Amino acid sequence: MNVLARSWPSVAFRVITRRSCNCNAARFSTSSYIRKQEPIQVNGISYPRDDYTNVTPTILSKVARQLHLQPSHPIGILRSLIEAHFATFEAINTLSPIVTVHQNFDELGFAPDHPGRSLTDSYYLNRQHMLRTHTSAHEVEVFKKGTERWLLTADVYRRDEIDASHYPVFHQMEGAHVVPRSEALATFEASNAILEKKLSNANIVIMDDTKVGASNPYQDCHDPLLAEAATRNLKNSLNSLVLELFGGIANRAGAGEPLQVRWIEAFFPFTSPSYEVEVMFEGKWLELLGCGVVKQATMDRSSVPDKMGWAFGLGLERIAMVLFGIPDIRLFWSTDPRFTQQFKAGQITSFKPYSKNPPCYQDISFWLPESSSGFAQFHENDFCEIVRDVAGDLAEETALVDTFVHPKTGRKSLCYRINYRSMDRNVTTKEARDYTQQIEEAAKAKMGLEIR
Ligand code: FA5
Ligand code: MG
Repeated sequence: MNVLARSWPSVAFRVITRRSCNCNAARFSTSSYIRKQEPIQVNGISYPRDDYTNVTPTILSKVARQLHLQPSHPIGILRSLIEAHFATFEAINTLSPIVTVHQNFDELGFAPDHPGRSLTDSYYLNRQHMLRTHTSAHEVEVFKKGTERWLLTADVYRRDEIDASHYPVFHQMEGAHVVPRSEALATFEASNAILEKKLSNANIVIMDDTKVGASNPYQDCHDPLLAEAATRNLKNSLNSLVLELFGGIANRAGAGEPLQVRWIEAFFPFTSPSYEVEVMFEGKWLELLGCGVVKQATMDRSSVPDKMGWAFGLGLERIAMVLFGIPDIRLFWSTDPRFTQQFKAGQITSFKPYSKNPPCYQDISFWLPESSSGFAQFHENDFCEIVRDVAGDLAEETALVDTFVHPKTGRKSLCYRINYRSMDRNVTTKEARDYTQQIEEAAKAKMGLEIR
């Protein structure tokens, strides 16, 4: 499996070996997906297609679902819980997922060749408009309105591989607290005093070996005393959120075992210093969020140059899977009443599996196109997109199981195993075979793969 294709480990740490958007990527993934030339309509607005268009009808069909606004859906329940925790923060929940490329990347200081911009990683309506890949895309517009404490929850879209914890649509919550600089030290230290008292009495172990230094500095424009207070307030605020969300579970599972939280240095183009937070759950570290002190450039672009403070972005599915015991990310999208009726507003309850339908495997082997064929270089995300378009949520996992290089010709062949399984019913072998055939046809036509 191509490890580079696994999610977005962090918007900035991703290894830069993927095609960037200014190369031949455009030739493949765009017009070949949606051939019709009519503009794309979303929420009553029309977006003309161009050589960047790579959104698919399957993806666009998710825009209307708004899981985070459903009060008794796990994503909606979790949103409300976090909003209640940050009670003085303004909740913003209905911004359109379509943003400009400028908002999603440029405004936040992403380099022109950042791999997240590529057509294999992001969904574009056209060269100007895209489906947001993170809620940070709205930072400037919210700060511009003068809002100082806010939580923004929304659906975000990333092209990705297929397995139990990756889905091309998920939900993030962005939170921020900024203050006029003249009041910042007093505001953050007052909050720190309350939070530090609460945390010192809690059954929580916070591991934090992070250092501020050349690789993760305070910003030159900030008085180090103030930057330290803001950074500590960010850490106290998020540790207290993690305690609220996971404290109960840790105690339930481990008879008084302390909750373990770990802080790691990170890099985001729009914060400094920057961190990621992980929580120990069932013996593994689970990444919950990215965060940091907002860069002055963002404050300047938002026309509030005299303010400073912090921001975070957390993934709601990851947290909901743990809190509700939901084993597969596709379940969040199920409309089966056996799923939807299990949950109640305001309550965290354990998911009760209602069906154990067996998986049905099919293998697809193909030769990669030769470089002279006119097709772009093979990318796993392009293949996964075809699988999703044909089989929808029945595609549980797509995994590379074999690679072969012909000893004489040097041609390369790959074998992918597609695992079909429904959350709600049995998938027949005939149905799986039909899907596989359709995937093969589409892969031939759109990617130039030669089926073996
Ligand atoms: C970001 O998206 C940054 N915008 C976060 C941020 C906000 C940093 C504000 C600084 C200030 P990242 O790509 O790491 O960072 O994603 C943030 C969180 O979203 C992750 O920690 C994870 O919880 C969740 N997440 C990321 N990718 C996926 C995925 N494929 N499936 C489910 N959740 C995901
Ligand atoms: Mg990350």
